[in-house]
Amino acid sequence: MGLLFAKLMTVFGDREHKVIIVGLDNAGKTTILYQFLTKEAVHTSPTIGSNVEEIAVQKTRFLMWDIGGQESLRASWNSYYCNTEIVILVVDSTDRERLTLNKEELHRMLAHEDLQNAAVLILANKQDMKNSMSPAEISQYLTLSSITGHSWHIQACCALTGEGLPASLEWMRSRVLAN
Ligand code: G3D
Ligand code: MG
Repeated sequence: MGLLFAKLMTVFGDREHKVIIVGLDNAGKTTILYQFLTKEAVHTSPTIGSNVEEIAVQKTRFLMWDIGGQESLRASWNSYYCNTEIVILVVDSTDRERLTLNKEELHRMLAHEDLQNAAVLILANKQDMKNSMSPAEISQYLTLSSITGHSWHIQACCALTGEGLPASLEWMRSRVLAN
């Protein structure tokens, strides 16, 4: 029975793992979602509500929710937290002015009881821009080293070319397989 079950699992794959993509407006969340999906840059417009897509990495399936980041929508992020295994926080690496806001949103989110078991991936997006901050700088501003209760990782990326995204998916896959 165990063997049969294992075989069926390899045919049908594992269950879906819920991922939410959060971040301030204009960070690149929707561009990243569609780059994961199509490996092409797509034209985006500000997300009202949410976009949801399934992405499979080998046999691991992720259900990814891209949630609007405008101030009026941030208050409703917590309605998406339940059963989330991975939170992707997308940061615009050129937006120095809103780093403090990013830091507050990140730590507020991680304190939420529905995210106690979630891992967090910080994407330092827009690395193609000349004035972008490095992941090390962003890590310091967001005080990532103070996160002890969650597994976390920061990855440099460019949503327009897809650079850094395969490595992100690999990390996500390793996290859900470790559970
Ligand atoms: P959001 O969903 O987080 O609000 P979007 O952000 O995905 O809608 O992207 C916002 C703008 O940033 C878009 O530009 C998009 O093309 C751009 N963008 C996203 N990722 C990158 C990146 O890695 N590098 C650069 N240079 N630009 C990026 P527009 O001009 O359409 O508003
Ligand atoms: Mg969007």
